[in-house]
Amino acid sequence: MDNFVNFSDAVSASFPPTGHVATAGDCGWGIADVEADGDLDLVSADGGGANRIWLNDGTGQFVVGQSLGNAGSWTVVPPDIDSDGDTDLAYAIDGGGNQIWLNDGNGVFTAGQSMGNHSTTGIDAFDADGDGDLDLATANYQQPNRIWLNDGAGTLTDSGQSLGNSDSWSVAAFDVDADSDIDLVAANLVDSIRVWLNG
Ligand SMILES: [Ca+2]
Ligand SMILES: [Ca+2]
Ligand SMILES: [Ca+2]
Ligand SMILES: [Ca+2]
Repeated sequence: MDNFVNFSDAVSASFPPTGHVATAGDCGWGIADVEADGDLDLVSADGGGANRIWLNDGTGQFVVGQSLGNAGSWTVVPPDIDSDGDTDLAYAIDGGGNQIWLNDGNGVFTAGQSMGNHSTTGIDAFDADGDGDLDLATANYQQPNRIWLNDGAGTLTDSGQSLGNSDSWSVAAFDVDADSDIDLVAANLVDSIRVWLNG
């Protein structure tokens, strides 16, 4: 059992309430320093309304910021899609194209590419092809999961590869087999969790 790390609740940690952020309908959250001021901000993925940016004042208090898009978002990840050094956003959207939002460097986002037209509930960013830019994997419901390859400037192209068709709900990218490339794990509604090794 050398490979297991045990988590314990014996360590006392207290998190006093500091107020609410967002409203009902949020399905997922991203964490990133969107305006590069040194503190971590929050980005919501909202199933029932517009996604929102919540800016940290540096003390853990959040002020609502920009509104991004419409309802139907399930998950958001904050990769630097256009490789310009700031944090962009990639949304998994059910029933429409997955949406990129590009950061101007000050935390103001502009709608970028809309990718595909799948029932996507999960998304993760990773360098699938090892060329130094961040690509995307999407977990799709009732459709195969997909890989979207980045040209380095933030334009993504469907790789054409289909990864299973097991009603996936989420996907996580990491080096499963420790061979230095990034693999995928998909959580599936009607099948076992599936590992996809990068070949
Ligand atoms: Ca910040
Ligand atoms: Ca960027
Ligand atoms: Ca890449
Ligand atoms: Ca690997």
